[in-house]
Amino acid sequence: MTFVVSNDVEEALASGAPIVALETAVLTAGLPRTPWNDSYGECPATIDPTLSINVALAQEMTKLVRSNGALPAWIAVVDGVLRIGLCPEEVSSLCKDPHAGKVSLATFAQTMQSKNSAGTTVASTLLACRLASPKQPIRVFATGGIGGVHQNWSNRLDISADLTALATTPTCVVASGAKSILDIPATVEALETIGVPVLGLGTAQFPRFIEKNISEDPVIHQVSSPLEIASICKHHWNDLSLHSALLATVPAPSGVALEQGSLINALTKAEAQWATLHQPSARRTPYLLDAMATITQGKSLVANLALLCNNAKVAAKIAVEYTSTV
Ligand code: PSU
Ligand code: MN
Repeated sequence: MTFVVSNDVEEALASGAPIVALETAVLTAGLPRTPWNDSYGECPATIDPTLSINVALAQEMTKLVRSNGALPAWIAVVDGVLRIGLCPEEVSSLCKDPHAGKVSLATFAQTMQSKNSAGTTVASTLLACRLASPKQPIRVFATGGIGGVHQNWSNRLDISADLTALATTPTCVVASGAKSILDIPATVEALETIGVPVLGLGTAQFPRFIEKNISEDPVIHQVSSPLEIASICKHHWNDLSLHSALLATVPAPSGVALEQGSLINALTKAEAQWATLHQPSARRTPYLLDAMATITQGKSLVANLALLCNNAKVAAKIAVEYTSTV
């Protein structure tokens, strides 16, 4: 069995009901797997402090997609099988699986072969959106930030397979820009090269993930509503027969975004702390995430969680508009 579509996702696909795909690499590799810690400051009201942060976030995103009128489709590889639509218990066990890392296009086949479990990146979640139904793929997908072109790309050509998948999958990806460590102007140029429209909901600048924009940030096409995004998607796919993704960017909700530069300072401090510990490299990302949350007094984590929840909500609204205007 190569992939399994859950009954509720299959029914929604068949009837043309709104669906929002949700990636799981953010749960397995992008957030602390521990409950809220007092050193992060006050716990956001929407996050259950008795649960691990990744489990609590998944619950909240599920709730927000549903309350905004769409069906959440969590995507992951479980014991080597691509699963399109996980139930809440399955999402929680993936969040707790200490061996589950992230899987992208280049590592997908080997993960299946070794029957491992892994969270799907934007690239492999987009693959799932396409596989779910060849005629009518899952049209909307919510995440935090996409992968893109890394800093220093002219010396080391490190470009995320997320861009490859965006170039070839007709799904609208809702994100607050790209991961903060990337070369943002180069990533925006690459999106144009591969023919992916970049829209900004209420913004004319490519959002800087958990940080506030600076005046030099790339200019993008501003839109005013989920309906406008859905209409542009229709022109792109139906009128022009294009098969690439659209990137609908949404700035982090007001009040949570960090001052420009605070993140790089926190990361430099966290890297310096890590260097003194001499621990296995597999522990590096969780260590850095936790240290950055502590150094920013929880602000990096609060912003990350808030934008993920907001993007889930916006994605559900786009999915509702898209299905009602097709
Ligand atoms: N943005 C984050 N944290 C993450 C990711 C994005 O702030 O963990 C994940 C997403 O799943 C994205 C992936 O698709 O990283 C890109 O990874 P890579 O650069 O290895 O392709
Ligand atoms: Mn890479």
